[in-house]
Amino acid sequence: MITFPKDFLWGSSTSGPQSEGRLPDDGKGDNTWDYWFKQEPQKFHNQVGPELTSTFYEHYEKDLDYLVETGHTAFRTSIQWSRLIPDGDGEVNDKAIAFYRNVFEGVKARGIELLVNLYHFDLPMCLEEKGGWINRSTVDAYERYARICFEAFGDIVDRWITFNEPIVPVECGYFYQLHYPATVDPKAGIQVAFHTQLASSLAVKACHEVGSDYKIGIVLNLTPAYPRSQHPADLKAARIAELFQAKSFLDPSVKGEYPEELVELIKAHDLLPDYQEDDLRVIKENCVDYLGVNYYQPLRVAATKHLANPEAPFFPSVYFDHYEMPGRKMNPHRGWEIYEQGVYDIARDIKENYGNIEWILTENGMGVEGEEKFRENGMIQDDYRIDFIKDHLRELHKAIEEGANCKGYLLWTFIDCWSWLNSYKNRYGLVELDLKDQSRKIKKSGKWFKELSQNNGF
Ligand code: BGP
Repeated sequence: MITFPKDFLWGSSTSGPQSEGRLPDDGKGDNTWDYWFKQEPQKFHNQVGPELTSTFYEHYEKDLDYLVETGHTAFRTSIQWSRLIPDGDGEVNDKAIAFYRNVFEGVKARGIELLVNLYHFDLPMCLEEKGGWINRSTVDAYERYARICFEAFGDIVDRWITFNEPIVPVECGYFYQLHYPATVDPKAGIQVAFHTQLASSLAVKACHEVGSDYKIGIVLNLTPAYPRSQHPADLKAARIAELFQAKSFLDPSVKGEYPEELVELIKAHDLLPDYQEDDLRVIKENCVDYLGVNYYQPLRVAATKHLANPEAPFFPSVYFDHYEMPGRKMNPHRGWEIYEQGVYDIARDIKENYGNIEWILTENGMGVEGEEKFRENGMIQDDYRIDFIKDHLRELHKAIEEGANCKGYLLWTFIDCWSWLNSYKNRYGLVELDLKDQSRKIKKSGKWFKELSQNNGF
């Protein structure tokens, strides 16, 4: 039996844009996803857009009961900025205040610890129209929005989160064309990254001003970059990949400053962002209280095979090639590598290089396409998910035994939810969602998760 420390948190994460859905009179404004879906629905899997999702806005009371039924002692969701302030920077939507208050009270009434994220890839469209995160005024609008949230819900939220995986909108929006504005513009991408970090640090400051005992962190998708070999060129590739992928937000958020090597690289490409001298002080003085870590798959890299085309736009990957390790273990239903030891390695890195700051594993999980084929006697028999969770928990447990300061495990996710361009392709939930009639059914993993939580281990 593997037993976790007393008061270890067991639960799951979701986000507003991926679960709430919309009603015609709910007062929500468009975010970039709403807009993009209207413009280019063909980009979304099966043309399922963000307006439908799993209708948490209407069914939250019942859904919160599923948290209890699946053993949650912690739950993480996000406020949709475009629901709370439809145009991003103007009037507050009273219906949104009432909705989130009801949800949060419902979570707390069930004895569940509440983690609330302010931003899960969902910029209000009105702000995107003015340049989005490239424009410094978005930082000011975000700070105002964050302060409104702390004042409205600070009495009831246990842990705040400034951003979820902030590197993802940078990579996907300005390099790989997978998030709106879907451009290739490295200069803009780096400016967006800097403004996002500044906004996060300003939110930390505002949070502590509103409530000196409030706790606030950032959620990062951390994976060590594993080199193909110990050859110096592979090691260099891994070091640089990690600088861009992980340390670009980890270091300023936890240590208050950017790694010098990263700054030098960006300078060498003449891509330093615009900033004001005081910004660096704001970042220095407002580090997070704790970290959220999302981990799904490792990043494996090798030295590049080819020299970069000097005329092509800059990509961080001019310094590394992605590498498929022969014999890697795969999740065949999602196409991602499974490498449980990544959890242990992240824990060790945080312990050794980031002052062993308190952290929570805020996302880990197994997406499965075509999951209905695993239904037997009316229930999805997702033993693969149970094994996946157990295997990761073994590594986490080992790290905790060796002193890692991890306080909880949150699965992605509790009810199958909508996912960006993938819509409902990959199912992750402890609870199955039938998109046709919006009915919910607990999967085998949901029943098992309750036992896991009750036993505080397995
Ligand atoms: C994470 C995001 C989540 C969720 C998850 C699964 O990176 O924070 O929002 O989408 O990935 O992704 P997918 O559905 O593409 O497998």
